Amino acid sequence: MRLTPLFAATTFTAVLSTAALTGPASGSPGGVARSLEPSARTAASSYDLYLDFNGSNAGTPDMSSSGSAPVSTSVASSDGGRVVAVSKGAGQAARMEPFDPETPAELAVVVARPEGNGDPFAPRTGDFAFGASFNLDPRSQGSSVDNGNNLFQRGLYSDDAQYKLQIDDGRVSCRVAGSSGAVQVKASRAVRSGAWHRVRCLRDSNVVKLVVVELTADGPVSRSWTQSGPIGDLAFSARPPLSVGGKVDRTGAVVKSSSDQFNGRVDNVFFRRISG
Ligand SMILES: [Ca+2]
Ligand SMILES: [Ca+2]
Repeated sequence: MRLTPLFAATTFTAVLSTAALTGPASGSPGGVARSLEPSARTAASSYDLYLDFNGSNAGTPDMSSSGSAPVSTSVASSDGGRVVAVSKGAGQAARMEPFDPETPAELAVVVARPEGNGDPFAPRTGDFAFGASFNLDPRSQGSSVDNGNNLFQRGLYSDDAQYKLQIDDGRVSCRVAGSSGAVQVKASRAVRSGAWHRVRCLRDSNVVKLVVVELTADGPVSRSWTQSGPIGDLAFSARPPLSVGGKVDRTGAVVKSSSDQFNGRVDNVFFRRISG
């Protein structure tokens, strides 16, 4: 199939940036003490959803959102899967299930359901951004149940709308789908397992931009890719929940047959409307 230049061209940029490490939630002034753990509590008001997983109860991380939208969060699990609190910086991160090649597999996904009458997680035709920090295990796929790593999403591939961040075959990709079509952006290089990264995906009209920031020994390295195409309206008419670390159905249950369980650690999950 011959693609027009607009659709075929993926632009790529890489910069070595200290500012990039602060992520979208940093409320601290400039300085050398910046880390991958942004001070979410001071800047959370601009986010509809923000999960920093700081705090724990009986080994489970605190899953309350410091964003402005009312949500209820919980863990959907299958076959005894768990989400475990692990230390990260001064706080905690969510440790998701390690890869399980058996069927049924031990699966666990964080589910966030919108509460109230409105739906701030349906951006319609408006611009929005979403993202998370992650640290992927060396082994994270290779079974029929788990052939990828879904980091954060709303909606499934077949739904009338979807936004999704995933790491398949080591490469981060972002998919935004609406009434007019779907745009997917995929990183041109694989992430390092065992290293913290921060990713975000931005929908700006018909453009989708993916930014991957890797923490290296020489400092943070930010790389970005963009892709364009018709997207249209993200209505989410079935009002599905959002999920962190795997696929869930409209009821919030883990999709056991094809979970794409994320295997590793996750932190600082966010969704934010920019306009609309
Ligand atoms: Ca945290
Ligand atoms: Ca996986």
